[in-house]
Amino acid sequence: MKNNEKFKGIFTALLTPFTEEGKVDVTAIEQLVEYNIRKGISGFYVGGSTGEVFLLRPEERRIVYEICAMAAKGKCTLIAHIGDLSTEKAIEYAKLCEQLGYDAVSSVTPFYYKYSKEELVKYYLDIADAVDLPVLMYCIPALSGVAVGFDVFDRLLSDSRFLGVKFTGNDFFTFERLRKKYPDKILYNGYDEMFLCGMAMGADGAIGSTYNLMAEKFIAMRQLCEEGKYAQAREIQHEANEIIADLVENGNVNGALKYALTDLVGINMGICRKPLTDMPENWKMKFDRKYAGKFEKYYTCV
Ligand code: MN9
Repeated sequence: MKNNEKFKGIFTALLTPFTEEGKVDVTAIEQLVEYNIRKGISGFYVGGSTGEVFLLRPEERRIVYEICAMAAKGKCTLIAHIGDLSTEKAIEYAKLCEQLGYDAVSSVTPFYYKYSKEELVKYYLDIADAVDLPVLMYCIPALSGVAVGFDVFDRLLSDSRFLGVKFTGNDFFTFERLRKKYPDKILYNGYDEMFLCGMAMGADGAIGSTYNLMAEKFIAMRQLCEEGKYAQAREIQHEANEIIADLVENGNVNGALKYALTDLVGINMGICRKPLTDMPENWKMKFDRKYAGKFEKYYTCV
């Protein structure tokens, strides 16, 4: 896989907005896509943890993939998270996203049952066999409970069909070892609050939830890193982390982002699917007081 340039940069892990009736809100997806494209992101990661993917019905998942493809195709790079509990379902979504014109598919490590390394590797190989798109591993041990060993990375990354890894963890030693061994693969930083750590260890870009709200900060930071201006980039990381600390305070970062986008940006995101809960009133009040007027409005963003 030679032409990897389109996979470099800042990728927004798209949230899934819901209407008051609890349906996927097509208009809000379109607005959120536009808001992020106008800010200059490189692409979207669709249907991941941030998109509440495992709380969606299969037909809702399809709608999300379709709407995003229609809204963003040709304007930026699209990666679909197609992971599911069974290989069969993951392949079904992968095929759909291939038809829809996505540039790559990605899957979280299979979870719930404790799989052997062989089973884990086979899950990914089966996906790679089923579609003609590059496959991105998604490692997020804090949520999946699966920490992938170097031998598994080796088995998959030595295969040309594998694009790289979305690495949501804080083991930057492993991240650096991957960078050194696989200079041509795409490595994405996962935790937005540690963006600079990933950049320092050679990340090609990053995929994150808080970019829905403040992509411009990460685009600017990445630019500064490219120019070697790490001290300046750190000033922006400090700014971003002040906000992220508030967003993660209650545990449900998706809910916090939805509130911020609805209330302060003007895109109606609705609330999260149960069992995720809405943000407490005192959090909302505190957030409003601190950040009113601080985020670019949807209607004025150019
Ligand atoms: O993978 C995201 N992870 C999850 C990326 O949502 C589980 C991150 O963007 C975090 O939401 C973010 C806040 O901790 O860094």
